[in-house]
Amino acid sequence: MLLEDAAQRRGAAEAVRDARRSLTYTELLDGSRRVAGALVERYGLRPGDRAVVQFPNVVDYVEVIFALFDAGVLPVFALASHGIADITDLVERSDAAAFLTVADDRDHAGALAQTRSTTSDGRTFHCIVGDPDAADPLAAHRVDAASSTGRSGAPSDIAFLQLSGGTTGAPKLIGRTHDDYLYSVRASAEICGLDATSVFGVVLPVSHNFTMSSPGILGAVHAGARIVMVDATDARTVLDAVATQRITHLSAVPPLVAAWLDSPEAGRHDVSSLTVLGVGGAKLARAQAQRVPGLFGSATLQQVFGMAEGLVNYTRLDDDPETIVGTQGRPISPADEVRVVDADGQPVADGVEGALQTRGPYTIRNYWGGASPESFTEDGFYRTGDRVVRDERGYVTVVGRDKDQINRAGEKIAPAEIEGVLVTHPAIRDASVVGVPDDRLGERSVAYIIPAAAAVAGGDVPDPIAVRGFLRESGLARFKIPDDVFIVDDFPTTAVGKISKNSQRASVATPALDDPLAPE
Ligand code: OOB
Repeated sequence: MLLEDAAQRRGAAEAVRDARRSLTYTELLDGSRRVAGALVERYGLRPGDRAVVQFPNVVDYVEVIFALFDAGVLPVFALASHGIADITDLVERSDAAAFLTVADDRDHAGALAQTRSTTSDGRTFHCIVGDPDAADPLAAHRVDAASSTGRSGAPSDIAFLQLSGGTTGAPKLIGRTHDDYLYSVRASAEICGLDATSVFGVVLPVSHNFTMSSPGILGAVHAGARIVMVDATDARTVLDAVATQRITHLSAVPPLVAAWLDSPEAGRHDVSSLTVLGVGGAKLARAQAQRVPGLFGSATLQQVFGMAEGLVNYTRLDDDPETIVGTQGRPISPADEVRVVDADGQPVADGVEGALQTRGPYTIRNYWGGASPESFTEDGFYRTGDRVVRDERGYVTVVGRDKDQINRAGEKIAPAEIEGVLVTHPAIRDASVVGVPDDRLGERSVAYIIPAAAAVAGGDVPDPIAVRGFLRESGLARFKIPDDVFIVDDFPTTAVGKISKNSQRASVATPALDDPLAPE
């Protein structure tokens, strides 16, 4: 319905483009229906089947997901950077009937075909592979007739399986229904100010929940806006795309924003078209938030605190500057219930830090297949694992993840607090603080620092002693000063580009032998 409606209103308008091709709304609707026909007639996919999809940021992805929706088949949203082990795991856990992708050197389809030929009930498992070099990459997977298969199902049916963002273990599968998701998409499009004149730039991995729905590709289709796929995340490519495509809305994770702010490309492109920069997925430090206008001029920063399980919070475009730099926004819906609780599960007062639990119109009540029941309370609230402070207006400020809190000899440290101070140092581009096991302290704190490009060029990268001195001078409590400081070129990241604190913890636990800064 979403795409049909947009095609009726905006048929001749451009819907989506990548570096190689573009489609109008009518072409996108027809193209996706011709793929849907092939999914049903040629590959025998049935309503309720699962199909793992893995695409880079390309037009074909949009055609494929609307084809799957039309056929009532549930896409399982793998990310482009997932390896064959991740893909195999997703295929098996969702008992997928198909894998859809576009050919690349990794040849995941070829590897999968070796290990899986049927679904658990003995039907053929299909790998459906687009040809990236063809004018129409999906040409081999279309029927002629561009009519709907009529199988899209009821609004309350599960529409797709999204992956949980958890950085521990394999992602859980999250079943979202058409109506719950579209409710959040429609509201997001409005809150983010998308309309038919908007141009939505896709820089983050295309199938992540942020890119899909906050306001995302689906918000853009709802608004009849234009989607521009950007195939790299470096400052030059992104800023150039903003300038040449007149992008109005862009979504990013904080490490990307930090890199763009620090790039010599900043200030070299005409980014006057940009009206909203949505930043979320992880905590944006205040000092970085304050620098956004320097990069994007008159664009409004919008903090987005969301989760694939449901709840999404936004700062509003007309919020005062302090709310925009200092909070992660408030929920989309007045019907979202947000509960902040102490260690005993008792609600705390506004202004007091606690664990965030939530229930609401578009938040799941259980994972697909019933995995991880401990993630939900008896009265149906989702335990987000996030520690927050809520103010009397209902705005939340994220303090950190439960699991990231450092317990140093009994003293509790919120890494985001230390990171927030570190990035106020002019020679520091980005910072990440983690806790690692320590015989004496229980846990000790370790700071990783990426120096600013100018500091590297000028030869004045701060050394660990200077960094610790800076933190002391800024008035931080002694126990909060990191025990170790490592200066690095880059951070390990998750598939969507968040800093992977798990990898950082692991690399301290097993330091490289030739690392001169490695702890003894
Ligand atoms: C988004 O979704 P997921 O499922 O990959 O990750 C959710 C988790 C949250 O529970 C929280 O720990 C963290 O990511 N997070 C933030 C944040 N936004 C997400 N932590 C601090 N500040 C923020 N602004 O990441 C996601 C889904 C929809 C929209 C935006 C992000």
